[in-house]
Amino acid sequence: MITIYGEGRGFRVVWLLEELGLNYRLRPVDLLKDISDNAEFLAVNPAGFIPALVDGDVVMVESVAIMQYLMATYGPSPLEVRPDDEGYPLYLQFLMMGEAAFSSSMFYYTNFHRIVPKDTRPEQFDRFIKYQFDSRLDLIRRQVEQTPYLAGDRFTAADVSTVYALDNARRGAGIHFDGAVRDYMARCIGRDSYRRTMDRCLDMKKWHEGLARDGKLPPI
Ligand SMILES: N[C@@H](CCC(=O)N[C@@H](CS)C(=O)NCC(=O)O)C(=O)O
Repeated sequence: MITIYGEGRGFRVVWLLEELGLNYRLRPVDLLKDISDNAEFLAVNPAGFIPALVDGDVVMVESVAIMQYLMATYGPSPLEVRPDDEGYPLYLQFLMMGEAAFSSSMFYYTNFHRIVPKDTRPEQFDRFIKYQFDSRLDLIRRQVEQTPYLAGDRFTAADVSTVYALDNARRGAGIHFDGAVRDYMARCIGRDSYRRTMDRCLDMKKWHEGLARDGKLPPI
């Protein structure tokens, strides 16, 4: 049985598993609490970050690497774009960019805002993160103005990786999306697999619904 530890970027992995129709267990890991007594999780990832995967003898961290492992092991799947497909370079680029440019910058941005009081925050930090996010978002906008999904005509793992990050920026930093990007997001999060993922990821669901209830969730 495949076991995933932790939500956060684990949402990406769960979404992919839902798309692939595989059975799995999701074990919650609450990073806001002291995890030093969570022996089960620390035996899997002694570094203590999430998500992590256990599949038989295989133990892995890094959400996008886990996605690639799952598709390579349990595929073939239309979620993956093969090197001989013309959409491959875009697929690979956006699969990585979802984590490298979007999740990383937003993770530091939102946590920095949560932890550091406004009057002691260097303004340049906010400007730089916003610039980095917006410049990469512009590449997404240009792409989805041409094709319905990032690698072309069909939904792939590159969309799972990227939309998880954009959706999180909507929740964590109140970012509004408009035009072609908003339509693209609506197409992706309108999928049944996204709804099932939300139903499995209870912490994410609680956060999402709480923001919506308080009128703090920018609409899609
Ligand atoms: N690049 C990694 C990032 C992992 C990561 O930073 N996860 C966050 C939660 S989503 C975390 O565990 N942070 C606590 C820590 O880094 O110790 C991935 O995509 O899995």
